[in-house]
Amino acid sequence: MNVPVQLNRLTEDYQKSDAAHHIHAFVDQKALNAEGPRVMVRGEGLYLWDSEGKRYLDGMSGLWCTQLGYGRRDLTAAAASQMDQLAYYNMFFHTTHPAVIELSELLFSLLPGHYSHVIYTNSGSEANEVLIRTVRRYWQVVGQPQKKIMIGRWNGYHGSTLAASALGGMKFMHEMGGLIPDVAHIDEPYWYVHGGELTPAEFGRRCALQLEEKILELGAENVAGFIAEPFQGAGGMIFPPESYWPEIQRICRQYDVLLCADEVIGGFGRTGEWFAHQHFGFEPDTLSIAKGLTSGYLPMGGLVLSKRIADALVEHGGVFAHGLTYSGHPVAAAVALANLKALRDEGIVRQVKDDTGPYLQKILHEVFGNHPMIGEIQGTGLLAALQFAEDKSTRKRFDNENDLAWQCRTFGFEEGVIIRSTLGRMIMAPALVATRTELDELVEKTRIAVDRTARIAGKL
Ligand code: PXG
Repeated sequence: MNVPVQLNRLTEDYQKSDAAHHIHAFVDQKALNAEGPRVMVRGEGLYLWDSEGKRYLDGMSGLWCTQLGYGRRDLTAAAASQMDQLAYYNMFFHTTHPAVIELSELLFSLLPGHYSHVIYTNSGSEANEVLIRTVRRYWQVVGQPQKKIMIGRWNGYHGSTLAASALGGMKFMHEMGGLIPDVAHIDEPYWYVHGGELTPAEFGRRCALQLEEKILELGAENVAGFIAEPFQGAGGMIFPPESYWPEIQRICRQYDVLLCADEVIGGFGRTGEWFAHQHFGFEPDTLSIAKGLTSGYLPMGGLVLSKRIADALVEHGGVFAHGLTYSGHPVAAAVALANLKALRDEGIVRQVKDDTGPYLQKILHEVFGNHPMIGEIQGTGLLAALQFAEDKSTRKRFDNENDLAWQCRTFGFEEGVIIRSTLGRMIMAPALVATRTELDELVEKTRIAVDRTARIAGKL
């Protein structure tokens, strides 16, 4: 299937024009302009090709989103057919359309039974913006309008718009004008870095108890909800210790604080369960979704509500003054529907749980279990992080771990594999359709990149 793309422009020409007009995400634009971005031109399955014809195995599913991989003709056909039939209509004038109705039916057939309604958005950031307003509106409707404060976590990520970045705990984003009132944060449950002498179980409980302390400090009567990713994604693919989520759930229930799971990365099969909270065994009141909902083929997100919240809003709330031009966009909905059908009918989520997920975790442990550079391997399903360590016995990290991880990522690109770096962790989250052979290639190329990094760090 290696069909070359006919390009009528040179890479340098694209780069020059890009530099002239485009501000990229999370980058020093001047430095990027000097370097010139890679120009990606084609995708098929797990593979991408750049404008120079170089092929990459995409170990990150784009940005954790292409569950079905690239080039799925059933998704493009669903989009084309919906565009021909009804390219756009909205949810404002007492109207709806079949694509969004059928998508919701399928979505709730995949979700646990205590969820009943969804508000569609175009992205994960928007889902979390909508979350804040919906949660506050819920508390108004049930007669506790003073419950407004949202608690998030340091190093959590909930998006890049104003309120979503405030909910998140990326301090460097807050410093760039990203704060709003009535938001508080507690520490992240990252045992490898912050656990000190505590066992993971003790540390997990300690982190969870911070939520109780914060609620008591702010007054439970003022706290609307706690938002967290079931595992931190952008923050470094960090799994909390097993003691964490049961304790968080107990605290939220005890103080009547809504438990809001950000499933933007964890949702749609990534862990081998349909949703990551099912893997970790807790029951959130709301779910923020996006990314894998459409396999990234079109932008779409949403906020899923439990029956308790939806009943209050629908039965007692009257008008909820909220709406987006593109909520439930018919073409995005048609693609999401085709995507979820494929994930279900081709048994892909089950395959991640029973076969490819355990296989990836097994080969990672075989290859990196005794690696001199890797202090911890975390993961489940098609999701994994490798933690760099200078001294594995004391969990001491390299002073320049960020540079090393970035270097490792660059070596990966040279070797033809895309993996992601965050601080001292290398992350992989390949498409859920990955075969064992592709996972072998992912891990082997990652090993070469890590070994090259280990040589620079004096570990090999
Ligand atoms: N919540 C979570 C948990 C996310 O990971 C968002 C919300 C925001 O979604 P949108 O669709 O507005 O981008 C995200 C996004 C990375 C990376 O490098 C991760 C995300 C976005 C960009 C980069 O890991 N996640």
